[in-house]
Amino acid sequence: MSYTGFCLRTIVVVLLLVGGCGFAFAGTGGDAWLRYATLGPEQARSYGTLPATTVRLATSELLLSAQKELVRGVRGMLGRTLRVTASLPDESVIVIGTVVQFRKVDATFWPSRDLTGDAYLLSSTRLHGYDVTLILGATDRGVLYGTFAFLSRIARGESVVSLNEFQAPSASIRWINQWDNLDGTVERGYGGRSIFFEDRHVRSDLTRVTEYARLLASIGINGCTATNVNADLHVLDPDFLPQLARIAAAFRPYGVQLGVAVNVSMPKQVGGLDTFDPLDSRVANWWQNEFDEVYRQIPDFGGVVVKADSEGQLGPSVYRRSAADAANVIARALKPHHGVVFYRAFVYNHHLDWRDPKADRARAAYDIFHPLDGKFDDNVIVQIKYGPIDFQVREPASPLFGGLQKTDQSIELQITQEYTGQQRHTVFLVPMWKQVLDFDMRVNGGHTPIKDIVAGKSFHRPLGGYVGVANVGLDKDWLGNHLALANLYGFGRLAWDPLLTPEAIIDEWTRLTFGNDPGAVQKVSRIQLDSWPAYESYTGVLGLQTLTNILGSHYGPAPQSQERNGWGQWIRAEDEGLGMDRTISTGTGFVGQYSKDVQKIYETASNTPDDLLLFFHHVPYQYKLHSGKSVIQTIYDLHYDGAARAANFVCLWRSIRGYVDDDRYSEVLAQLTYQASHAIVWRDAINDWFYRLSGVPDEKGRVGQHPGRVEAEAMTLTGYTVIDVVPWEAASGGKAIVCAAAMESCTAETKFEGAAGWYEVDSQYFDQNNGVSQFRLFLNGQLVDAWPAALSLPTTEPNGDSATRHRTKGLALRPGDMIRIEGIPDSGERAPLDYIEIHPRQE
Ligand code: GCV
Repeated sequence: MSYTGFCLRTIVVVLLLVGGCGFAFAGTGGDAWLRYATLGPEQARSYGTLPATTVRLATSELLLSAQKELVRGVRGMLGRTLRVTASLPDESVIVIGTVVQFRKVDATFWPSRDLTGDAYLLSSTRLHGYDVTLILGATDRGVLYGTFAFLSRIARGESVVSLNEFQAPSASIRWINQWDNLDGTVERGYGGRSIFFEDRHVRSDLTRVTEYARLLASIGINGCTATNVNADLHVLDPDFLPQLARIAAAFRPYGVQLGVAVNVSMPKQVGGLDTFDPLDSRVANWWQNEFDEVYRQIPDFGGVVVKADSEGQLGPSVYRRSAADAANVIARALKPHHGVVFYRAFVYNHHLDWRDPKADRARAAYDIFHPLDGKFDDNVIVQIKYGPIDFQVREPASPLFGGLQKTDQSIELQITQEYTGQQRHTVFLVPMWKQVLDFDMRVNGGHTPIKDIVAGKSFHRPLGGYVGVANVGLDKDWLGNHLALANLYGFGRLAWDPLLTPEAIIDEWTRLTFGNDPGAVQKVSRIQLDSWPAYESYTGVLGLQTLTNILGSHYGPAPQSQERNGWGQWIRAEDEGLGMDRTISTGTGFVGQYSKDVQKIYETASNTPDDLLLFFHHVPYQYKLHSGKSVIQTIYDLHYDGAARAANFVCLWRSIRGYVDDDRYSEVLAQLTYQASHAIVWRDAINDWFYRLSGVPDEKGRVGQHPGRVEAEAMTLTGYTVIDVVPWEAASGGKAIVCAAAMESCTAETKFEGAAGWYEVDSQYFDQNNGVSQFRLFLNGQLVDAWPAALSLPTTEPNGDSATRHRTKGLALRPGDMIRIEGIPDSGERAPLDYIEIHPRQE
């Protein structure tokens, strides 16, 4: 039996070996998908006819980058150093330049299609009797993109003879937002500290910034705002601009334009005015002077992103002005310099009255921005999160995409996994983004998929496109998880070409990242493609969004945090039923914000797809889905299914050992193993919570029944005391034990009553970030295992964020054996223990 086969048969019982692994991985991930790993001899031979020489048709920073990249890539992959010549040699050659430049060499050349903007062409042709490979762009930036594409073909084992590839991006806006603070922290960043800032200064060493720009250029990204949308008021200060200019200089060789976030109140708060009213001419002058200076220092500055009247950020509502007024006053100051304003539609009231059945946060963006359609200047782009709430594991597409026909728009996607496992869970988001982009808003009864709307095609808009919140950090692998880089790669690829399938994107990424072995490519792709469905299954099914702690970390399970507060992420889970009624007929009326055709899908429960049912409708627990199964049984089943899928990722990954370097292999193994353990935490917490609320038992008898589980509070305790865990569903039975304050070590002991045999013992404990407790497991006084609680998880409390487990394998147990866990607390972490679970050995 293959290892994978074995794993698939035993996925319900998970191997959990998480002790000691953190998530600030070192390792070899820094080059991400630009590794240019040496190809095997056979593959390398197939590039035997590649010219030995390259010529660059002009001198510019971007063309120099392109040529440098070409030489670096070919040397890395094929072990050959291309000769760089200044003029066309009498031999076969790779030509790098723009179409205009090449036509000066060969006036008979006409590309088969018109190249504009960032488009490029890879073409094999003959010149002066020699074979020539052309990497041509409409602009220098297009040439750079073409060069990366050429090298990507080689890395993926594709042919580079008889080339005739034309590529043009789907949209002109392909930007990244970073949420970096000047103190060096990154809001919702899980890959380490800021690559840009430290201690309120731009870092002296910007090597990582240049490396980042190179990665971004390789996937066609042409702009990046470096500062948090919760904007720092001093970002345009005179002493800071020269520092920003250094970031712009680090981006420039790769064609990435710099932007920053500004706050609309800056004219008053730091600008010396007594107002920031956007209609006051002094305010307009202030912005004009600021940006005139910005462009003096950074002539290719791209523009700014604005978050206003949202989550505590001041906005135009202070003066009863509109979002258009606020956007336009800034846009007019940028206009002479060709800069743009991204004005975020993420504007909502987070003090909603949860008792009001008509209140609905989902309505906010459309209610506020739809009446302003046509009022924004032509260098304002309204930036819209893909769903009406906030980057949840599933939401319907924001109705605002169909609600703006005379306004430029961009879609905001979240690469950093704030609500989707924070990179401790592998969740490949491209399939989700793709569903949103393909969703047809059916505006005026026509075919208006979101990918066409944001590209400006549907309503003939000149600007528009894609913004991804990436939040990379200084960690070697940028995002804190090697597999998470597929999201950054996939964002760029989709922004370039939203017709690409998730399968094609992950195949590309996997080959570039881990090599071309077909078995390994297939298995890594399977993990990635199954990861969003798995995560959704254990964290937020049937349109419930993500049932995480929305009041704190946004990480572990805490479903009750959705309710009874002003944030409006309510799921209305009561004892008789659950779901938000957003219908026109009986609910909040949110459905009415969609076109008539889309309303027909969402207005009735029977037409609504099962996976969004509870986003739109309040139904009884026994409501039958299209699958024929009740809502409550589906909740139970999906949570078991999701946890089992996560367990299978560990098995799939193990099966590619030897195809991946040891560092990345073991780092990803640790990450997936932890994920599998946390998926069990999610499964039990959500199922227990709904069981208590609904009172409906699981038809399959699993929920609340845990064979082999011994609650820590039921063990014989020395030094440990019993506590109530908050929220209760994060711990089995709602309780855990913690080592009393005065104790240096504590023990919990139980007698084994089962049959003699080989067993595994799972110890479920809490790994807080305010100490590194040690655990030791004894069998009849013999030390059989020890591990530290050393993960980096986002809490100082025993709860759903910190719950995890450790497996001790291969124990020979006999009836009457004494199993004892010793916990040695450290600082605020009092060696908290939830339960142990004893399973017959699986192998
Ligand atoms: C930058 C969510 C996040 C915030 C973020 C906000 C936004 O609410 O939790 O951290 O703030 O979205 O997108 O502005």
